[in-house]
Amino acid sequence: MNISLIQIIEQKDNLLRERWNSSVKALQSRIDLFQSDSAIFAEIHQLMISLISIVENKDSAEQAVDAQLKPIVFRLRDLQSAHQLAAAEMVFLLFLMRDTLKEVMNDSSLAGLYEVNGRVSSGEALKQASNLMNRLGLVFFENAMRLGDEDAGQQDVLAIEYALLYERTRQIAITDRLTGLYNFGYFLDRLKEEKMRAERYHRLLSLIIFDIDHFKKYNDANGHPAGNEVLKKIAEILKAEAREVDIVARYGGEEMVIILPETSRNRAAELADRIREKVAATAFGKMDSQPLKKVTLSAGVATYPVDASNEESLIKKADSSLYVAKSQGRNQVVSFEPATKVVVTYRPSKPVNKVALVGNFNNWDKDVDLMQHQEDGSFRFVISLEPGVYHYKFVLDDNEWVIDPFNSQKSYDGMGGDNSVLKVSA
Ligand code: GH3
Ligand code: MG
Ligand code: MG
Repeated sequence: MNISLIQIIEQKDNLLRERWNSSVKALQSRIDLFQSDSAIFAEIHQLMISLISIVENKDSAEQAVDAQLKPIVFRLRDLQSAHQLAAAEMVFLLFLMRDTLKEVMNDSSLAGLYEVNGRVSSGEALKQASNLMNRLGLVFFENAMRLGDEDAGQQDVLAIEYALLYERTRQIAITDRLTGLYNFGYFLDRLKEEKMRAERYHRLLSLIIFDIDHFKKYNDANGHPAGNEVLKKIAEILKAEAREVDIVARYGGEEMVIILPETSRNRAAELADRIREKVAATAFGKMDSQPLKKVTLSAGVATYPVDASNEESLIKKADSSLYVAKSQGRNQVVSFEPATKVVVTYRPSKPVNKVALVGNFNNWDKDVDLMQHQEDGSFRFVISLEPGVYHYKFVLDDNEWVIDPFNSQKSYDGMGGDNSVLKVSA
């Protein structure tokens, strides 16, 4: 009588379960080992640092592999033999490292702050390092399946060389050739990602669009190559002024954008204006063609979620603000202002000198929206917001955070206290 494989497995169900349970138990005891052996973490930490600095290193791919990747692979091999780790456990460790890097990347308080050799590494470097770690894991996995002998080390190096080349190619694919900024495609991807992060963590996300004023005149008078030099120099100014976590990209011909995570509309406008001033004060040469005898920028600013509820409309709102800046005479920054105005009033139960309105509409920044002291002793603030749900508090004299005593709707603030809820309808 013929009996199918499935029938055999069904009959051996108990055996299968037993085997499975003992495998899980074995893995568990190894995880306990990872946890109790601080030497493993020290080694892993060192590897992560090395990987990030490889990604940050601007040397050619071959040099980087020779100088830095081979030692990493050999160190991984040493780690494997020193702790008698099975191939599967190495893969497990590498993927664990990959996910740890991802966590660091997604943790908005850490992104951009992870110190590497005294330098501050960017979120992009972390992402690439995490991708490399993923590939390292896959390489170890493949080699464990295929070889399982001393040839493995050499194979790893080869495969990693390809992995690094891949990361480099990707870097080229997301970079604008002329300015060295990120290109439009990467800008769109990142804006989408950052919007999702802002949504998840109840944070703000600002966008600035810059456009050079009367740039056609400059090109017509001085030629396209001279215009290109202006574009490059302006890109440098944008990069120098933006923070490490900001994403600076070329949006189109002579339009550039900055994505600013965790930044309010006012803070973004401050940065935009600083850049505008810097550019206006820069000697580009051949500026006689320009109406003001200098190269100037106009900029539009918009912020998620206070001005727009998704990334497409965020671009539209920043763009329409830019249009206003142009029509008002150029060489200026205009922030979007939603039509819906909300009046917030607060009457403190004791005398205070100043009250700031903070919330997820200004990134809880007490130095941005100071409320106006009224003659009757109350404080008042008018704020423009897109329809949506916002959370807020008052800060009394810079140091005491209180919720609105006249608002019964509360939300948990994630730090052991409450926020007041502000519902804005259209
Ligand atoms: P406005 O103040 O209204 O922005 O005037 P404008 O002349 O800058 O605006 P418009 O959009 O009409 O023209 C943009 C010009 O930018 C067209 C082109 O001459 C120039 N431009 C766009 N891309 C490039 C580029 O890659 N290199 C150079 N040199 N010039 C470019
Ligand atoms: Mg333009
Ligand atoms: Mg222009």
